[in-house]
Order: sequence, then structure tokens, then C-alpha cells
Amino acid sequence: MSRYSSKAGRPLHDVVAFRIVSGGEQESNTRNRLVVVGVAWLIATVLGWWAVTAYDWHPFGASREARITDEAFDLLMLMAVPIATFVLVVIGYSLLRDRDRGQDVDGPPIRTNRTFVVGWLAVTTILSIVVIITPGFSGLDELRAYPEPDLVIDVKGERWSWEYTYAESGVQTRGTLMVPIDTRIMFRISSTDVIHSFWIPAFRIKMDAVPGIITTTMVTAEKLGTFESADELRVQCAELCGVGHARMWTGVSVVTEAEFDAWLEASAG
Ligand SMILES: [Cu+2]
Repeated sequence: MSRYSSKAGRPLHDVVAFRIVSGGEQESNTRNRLVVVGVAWLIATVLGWWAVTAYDWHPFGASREARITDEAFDLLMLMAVPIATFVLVVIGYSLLRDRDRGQDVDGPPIRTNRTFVVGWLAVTTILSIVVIITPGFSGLDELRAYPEPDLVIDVKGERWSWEYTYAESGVQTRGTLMVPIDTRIMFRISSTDVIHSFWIPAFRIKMDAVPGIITTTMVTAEKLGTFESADELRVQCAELCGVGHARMWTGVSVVTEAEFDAWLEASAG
């Protein structure tokens, strides 16, 4: 006889359940609970959607890639809200409704609810597949849509600075990264010592800089600006690479094509 059984040998929960209810009462009780949870879920979801759409959560974005990435983020947030509110409402409701009211016994055991398990598996599987397709594959496709660069910049990371070489002109700088607006730019990234990561928050691009190999990433800047106007406009190492890691950054300036050409000419001089 287990310690969960009463003296008569019947399972304890049969004898002292929280409430002894008839089948019909049990059913309407369950229905009421589902209605309460359903309504609370709906309200929480609408409030959640309002919260994620009413406010612009994104840091400053200045590129085509930032737009695509932020749109994907927004879509995922909208999809995540009903799931988060469902979990929170069920937990909250259970905590309030079924809290310990001083009974010194366990409640009735929870048995597998086949409908719920099958439904949960089906819904989460479908949601996962949808997310893999969009924004997953479709977003990556969009990011890779224009593979032909107008401008190539070689980026070299080393402890603890960045060096930029404009491939065509040979102009080199360890200062601000100058890029022209509305130009397809390819960065060819490498490192001389350890693994670094080339990250421009305003462009939403980040790529490892690995010694011995060249990695690439592409971007089209869509907004003019400098580090002084928005501190997301900077190159920041995003891979812990030693004591100087946090100082391994430079500003980024997005300028007009004319300004860029003038700068390039002056620097080549
Ligand atoms: Cu680094």
C-alpha cells in the first residue's frame, strides 16, 4: 500500500479530492474554467499586441538589412505574444484558482489529456515550420537578393583595432569607416590574431573575423548619419578578444556619394 492510499486501500484522491463533484458538475466546471482562461488569454493577447506595436522598440537602423531584420523581429514578436500570454494566463489562473487552501493532502493527480497533447504538438509544430519558412528562408533570401557589390571594403581586425582598405582605390584607414549611401557594399573580413566579430548595430550586420579565412557580409546604407548623431553607427567588436575588446570600435559615417568620392580622393592624395 503506497503512502498515497487511504486505510481502505482506495487511492487517497478518490476519498479526499478537493471537491466531490458529479460528472455533470465536473463538466460544467471545466467549461467555466476554459471560458475564463480563454477570455483572459484574449484580453492579454490584445494588450500584448498593442504593447509591441504602439512603441518602436528598435535601436536606430540605417540600412536595407536593418529594415528586413526589424520586420522579421516585429513578425516574431506578434507571433510570440499569444504563446507567451497563453502560458502566463494558465500559470496565473492556476496559481489563483487552485492555490493551497490549507488542505493537508495532495490534489487529484493530473492524467494525460490526449486532445490537449495532440493539439499542443500540432500547433507548435505548425508554428515552428511557419517560422522556418517566414521570416527564416524568405528573410535570408531577401538579405542575399543583391550579391553584386558596387564597393568592396576589406576589413582586418587585430587586437585591438579595425583597419579598413577600400579595395579599388587602396585607401586605408584605422579611423571612421566612411560609406556612401544607397551603394551595395561588400565587406571582406579577416583577422590577424584571434577571432573578432565585425558588428555595426545600425546596419544589423555582424560577421566573425577569423584568422586565415575571409568572411563576407553585404549592406546597403539607407540613411545619412555619423556616430555623433547615433551611437548605433559604429563598428564594434562583438567577440570577447582580450583586455582591449570594449575599446575595439570605430565610428561609421554614412555620406552622400559626392562626399564619399571627395573623401576618397583627399585620402588617396
Ligand atoms: Cu575583437
